[in-house]
Amino acid sequence: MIVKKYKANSMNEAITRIKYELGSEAVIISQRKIRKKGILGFFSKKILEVTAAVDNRKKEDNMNYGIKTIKRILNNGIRNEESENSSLKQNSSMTGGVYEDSIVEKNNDALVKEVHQMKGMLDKMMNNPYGNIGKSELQVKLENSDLNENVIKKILSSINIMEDDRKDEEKLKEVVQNMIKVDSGKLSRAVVLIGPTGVGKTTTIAKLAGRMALIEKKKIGLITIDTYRIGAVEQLRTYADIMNIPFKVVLTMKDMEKAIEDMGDCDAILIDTTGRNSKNKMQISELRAFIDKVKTDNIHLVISCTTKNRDIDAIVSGYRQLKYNYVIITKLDETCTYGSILNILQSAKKPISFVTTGQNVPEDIKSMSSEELTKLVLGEDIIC
Ligand SMILES: Nc1nc2c(ncn2[C@@H]2O[C@H](COP(=O)(O)OP(=O)(O)OP(=O)(O)O)[C@@H](O)[C@H]2O)c(=O)[nH]1
Ligand SMILES: [Mg+2]
Repeated sequence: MIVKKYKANSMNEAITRIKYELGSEAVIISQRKIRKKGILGFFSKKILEVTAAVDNRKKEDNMNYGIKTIKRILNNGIRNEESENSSLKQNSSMTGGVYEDSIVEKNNDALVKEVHQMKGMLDKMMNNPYGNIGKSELQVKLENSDLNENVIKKILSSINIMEDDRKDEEKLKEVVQNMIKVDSGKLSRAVVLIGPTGVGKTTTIAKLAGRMALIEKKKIGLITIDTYRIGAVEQLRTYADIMNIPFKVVLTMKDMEKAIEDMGDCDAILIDTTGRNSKNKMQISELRAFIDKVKTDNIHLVISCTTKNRDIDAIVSGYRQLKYNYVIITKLDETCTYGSILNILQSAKKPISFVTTGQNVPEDIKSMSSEELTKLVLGEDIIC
């Protein structure tokens, strides 16, 4: 087992170095932000220290296997071609014709070219033990950020049709930034948060309420329709009590209309909903009936950035019938690659309103600019 520490300016830089030195089998054990040593380091920007490990035997085995296979193909290819050429040579010497000699020469040229190509491949493989033959540096970078295949294709084709002669890296930033739409919306009237179980809806409502009531000094009301989970009501009631803001539990659709009416003097009413499985159409329809009563176009789909790529589409489309207008992405502090932000936004085709970055109420919520989000997506920044 090889364990190695890397100091880098970004996670992407660290991953690229780790993959280059330790190979794709390497795993990241830990990461932390540190300052450079010495007095000057105290004033310097924090850098990232990433610890990675790899089972070295496995890596060598894979590499040796690959090299041996290519060498075998190379040798067999040469032998086959040689035997074909020797029969051709015999033919030509029998007939003594100029035409046959030129065929032999052409075949030799083709063979030499092919051997050169294969040698090139072999060299590449030896220099590139994680076997990304055929992939561009840009593609590897995007894959390292955990962007999904479709998003990567979209980015690369957008870069390909750009005709100016800027560096690919610059074009990449522009393309990604254009794909990220930010809009925090107007948090007025009724604001509804929907999303799968446990993504942080209630905590995010408490953060928004705290920010608006305590910092912006607005009059806020809280409503929950989450009477499904034991303790859900108490969770929000506790925040409402601490912040001294009105709070109502809604059980029926009629209650919903009444609760909104009663809070008519509030600048904003934040409505918490039950976490639902996006695959359960019944549950989603039930939720829709409540939300329709609210009559708002301030509906935010809350989704965690730790959601698996394959599940993102299912969640986004499962909730589509609730006609959400914005996306809130939570738990940015729980991951070290942020490609899922772009995967989610591309799938939802809605702007991002807020991100949340921890469990602390009310501070761990912010609206980030598309430049800041681009840096995260491309691995040039992290949230610790
Ligand atoms: N690390 C981290 N944890 C968070 C964040 N937001 C919420 N959590 C935690 O996630 C857990 C679930 O949060 P809730 O707010 O209860 O999630 P929910 O979506 O309301 O859950 P249900 O009502 O059960 O669907 C809690 O432990 C929160 O403290 C965040 O940004 N970062
Ligand atoms: Mg909740």
